Amino acid sequence: MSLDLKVLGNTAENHAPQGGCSAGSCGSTDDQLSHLPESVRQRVFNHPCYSEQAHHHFARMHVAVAPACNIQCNYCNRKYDCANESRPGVVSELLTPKQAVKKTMAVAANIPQMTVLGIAGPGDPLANPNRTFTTFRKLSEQAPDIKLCVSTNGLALPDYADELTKHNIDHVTITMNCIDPEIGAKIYPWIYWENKRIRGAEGARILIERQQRGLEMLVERDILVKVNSVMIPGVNDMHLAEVSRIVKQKGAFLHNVMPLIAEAEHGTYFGLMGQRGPTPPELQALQDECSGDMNMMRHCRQCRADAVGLLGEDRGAEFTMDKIEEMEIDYPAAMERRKKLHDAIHAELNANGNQHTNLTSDGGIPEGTRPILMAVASQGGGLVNQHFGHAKEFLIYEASPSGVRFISHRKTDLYCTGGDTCGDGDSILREIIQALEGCEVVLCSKIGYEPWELLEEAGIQPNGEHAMVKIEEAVWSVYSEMHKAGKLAEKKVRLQASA
Ligand code: CLF
Ligand code: SF4
Repeated sequence: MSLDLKVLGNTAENHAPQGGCSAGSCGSTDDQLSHLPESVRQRVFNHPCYSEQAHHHFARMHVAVAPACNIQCNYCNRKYDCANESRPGVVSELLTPKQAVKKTMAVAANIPQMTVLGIAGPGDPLANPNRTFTTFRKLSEQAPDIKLCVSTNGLALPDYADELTKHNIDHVTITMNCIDPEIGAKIYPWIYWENKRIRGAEGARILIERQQRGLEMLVERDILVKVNSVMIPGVNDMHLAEVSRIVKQKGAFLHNVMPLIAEAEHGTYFGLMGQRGPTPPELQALQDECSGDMNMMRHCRQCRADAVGLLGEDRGAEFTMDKIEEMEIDYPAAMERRKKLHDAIHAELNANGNQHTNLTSDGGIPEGTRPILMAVASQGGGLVNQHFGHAKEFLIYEASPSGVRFISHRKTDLYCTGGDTCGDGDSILREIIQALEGCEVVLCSKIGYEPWELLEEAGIQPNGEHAMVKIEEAVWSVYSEMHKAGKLAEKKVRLQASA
């Protein structure tokens, strides 16, 4: 079946309804990158965080070599992973640099899709410079094909900008939650700087200055910088659009606005105080607002500081040090497999990039037709290829007359807990239906009769007819069918939350 399809990235350019490139013949499958110079595209096409398309195909891993931190964030408990780059949860193993290198080589051999090694905690990597840079130095010597990546709160960044350039580190993330020290004082109770603990707005002011100086220094040194911000309703939510504007002005490549995770059981200040995180629509609205000024990342999974695998999956338990010690690995054969796989994915991405498909008057959908959200069950590869009952998260796409764009992911509990049939977990299903609030279609490779019925009752149409089809093609195809059937003229009437 040939499709008239347009896939939108989330750049400011792509948001122009029918402007510039979007109006005519460009509709590549990775428009998020298509406006970039070729040299930059080469640096991000296989980085799962810097390219939304890449995260369907390539994996990352983190090594937890950095225990100490030089600031306190109100969303962090030292017993838990760094919340800048992780969901709360203890790091299973703190590693020495030597162990970290051994683990990285073992993962590279067993998960050939792994292209990026990041250091993201559990504390701040630059507050542990010896451990961090020893790991990077050894890896840049032993595994030069692996991209090296680091995430920092930025306090020590100006001191290490030059050191970072020495170790083949091409990607740095700075977590910047504000540019106003008064707001900063509500997020950071203290920083530790020049052998002193500095509290309140004065500490926040120093941190903000150092973050911005560090950002400028990295950009001057041609390192790609992503800025992460934690959205904290009532604290910095009204301020982050301004943060986005400033970091873009200073040369950041990508902005990642993440939701605050705060639960009392994590023992964080915000968790204990009952500070809530944003709802999915609140997060999406802010990301859309920021995207007027900035490339936005929307596929972040707030990984653990020892995460391994594709974004959203955690294979860390397969690679504990005791298991690695027992592995017998034929490294030359593994590296050969790695290279072949990378070449194949590269060829596929290039082929996709060259498939410019257009909205035409025949296949186009009239301006003004209402957009809809669809949830997709996928286990990678950019395909609709997961059973509804096996999904632990759904990818959310928006279809509109302008094309298809990725919006976010939403985590859910597993509906199917074993066997070939879906369980009778009515309560889990009701939670899934709530998590999918706002979506009108769920695309999956297969779905059982019972969940089908309940989803339909809740106003979400299950669809298993596009198994193994590329997600964007499937979403556009269903949107077109709905248009032809006159379903887009109707307003949605059923309230999913009441399901
Ligand atoms: Fe890790 Fe971060 Fe590098 Fe990615 S994660 S250090 S840039 S390799 Fe990615 Fe994970 Fe989000 Fe971080 S999905 S938490 S943005
Ligand atoms: Fe925790 Fe990371 Fe903040 Fe340090 S920078 S306090 S480790 S969240």
